[in-house]
Amino acid sequence: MLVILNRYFYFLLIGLFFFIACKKSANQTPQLPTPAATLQGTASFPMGSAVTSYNLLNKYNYFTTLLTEYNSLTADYEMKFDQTEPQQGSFNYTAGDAIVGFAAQHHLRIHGHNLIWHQALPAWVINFKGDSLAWENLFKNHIEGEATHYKGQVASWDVVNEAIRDDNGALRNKDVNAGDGSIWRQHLGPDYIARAFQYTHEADPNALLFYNDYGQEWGGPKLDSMIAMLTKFKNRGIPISGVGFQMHIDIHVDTARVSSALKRLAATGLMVHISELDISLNPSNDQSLVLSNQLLYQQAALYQFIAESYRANVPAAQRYGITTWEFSDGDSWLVSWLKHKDWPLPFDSDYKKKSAYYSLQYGLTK
Ligand code: 9MR
Repeated sequence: MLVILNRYFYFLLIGLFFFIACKKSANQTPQLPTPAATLQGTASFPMGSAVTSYNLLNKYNYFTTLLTEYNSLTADYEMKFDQTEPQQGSFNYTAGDAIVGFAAQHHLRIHGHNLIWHQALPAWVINFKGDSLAWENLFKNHIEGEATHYKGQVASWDVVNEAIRDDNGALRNKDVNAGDGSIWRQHLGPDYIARAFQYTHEADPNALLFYNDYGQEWGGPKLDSMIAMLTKFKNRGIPISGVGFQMHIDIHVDTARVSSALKRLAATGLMVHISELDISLNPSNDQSLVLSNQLLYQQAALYQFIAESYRANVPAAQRYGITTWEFSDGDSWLVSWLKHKDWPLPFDSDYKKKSAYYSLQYGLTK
C-alpha cells in the first residue's frame, strides 16, 4: 500500500515539475510578430509607400518600418521633371537612383512617378519659347530620356499625372486659378496624353503604364471624362495598363462614392492602383483641433473600408496594389509640406502603429 502511494506521489511530482517548466518557457518566449502580421505579409497584392532618398538612407526607424511593412516604392518627388533635369541638358538622377538602388537591393517593386505633370516643372520648361515642333521635341526627349534611364529598373510609370480639371472634366489647359493649367495641353494639343504613353512604351516596352489622378471619389464630370478617356485609349490600342486612384481623402469622404468609383474604374478592364492613399483628420486645417481617440477610430474604420472596398470591387487580377503617400504622420506632405496640423497615415510621427494600421491590416485579411 505504502509502495503504491509512493509511486503516485512520484508521478504527481514529475507532472508538477513538467507543468512549471512549460509555464516558465512559455513566459520566456516573447510574442514576436510573424511576417504574416505585416501589411505586405497580409495583402494578396503589393503594398507600397511613397519615399524620399534622404529618409531611406538616414532614418533608421523609417527604413526598418518600410522594409518590414512594404514591398513597393514610389518616389515622393525625386523622379519628377524639376529634379531630373533642373537646367536644360543638365541631368540629375542621383536621388532617384538612390531610391531605385535601395529597391533593387531589397527586392522591392518600383513604381515610377511621374513623367508628365503640370506641376514640379523646372523654370526652363515653364519659360521655354518654341513652336509646336520644338515643344514636341522637349516633351518626347524628357519622356524618352527618363524612361530609358530607368528601363528595366522600374516596373511601371505614372506616365501622365492629374491632366483632368476638377470642375468640368475637361483637360487642363489655360490657368483657371493660378498654376492649375497645363503647359503640355497648351503647346501640344489635346492628344498629348496618348502620345506620352506611346513615347514611354517605345522607350521601355516592358513597363506597365498608368494614368494617375485624384478626385475619382467625387464622381461627377471628372470621373466620367476620365473613364471615357481611358476607354478610348484602350479601344485605340494606346499602350495603357492601369489607372492610379490617388485617394487623398478625409474623414468626411462619401464611402459609397469610393466603392462606386472603384467599381467603374475596374470595369474598364485596366489595373487599378490606389496610388497615394492618406486620410486627413483635419481637412480644414483647424489649428485648435485636438487629436482624439474618436478621430483615430474614425480614421481606422476608413482605412479598413478602403482595403475591403478595393478587394470587393477590383478583381484580383486587376489589383496593382495599395500605396500610402509616405507611412508616418510626420512625413506626410500635408504635415511636412503644407504644414497642416494633421495625422493622415497608419504610423504616428515616431513610427508607432496607430489604430489605422491595425484596421488597414484587418481589412487586407478579412
Ligand atoms: O508629396 C509630394 C511633395 O513632397 C512634393 O513637394 C510635391 C511636389 O513635387 O508633390 C507631392 O506629391 C504629390 C504627387 O506627386 C501627385 N499627387 C499629389 C501629391 C501631394 O501633393
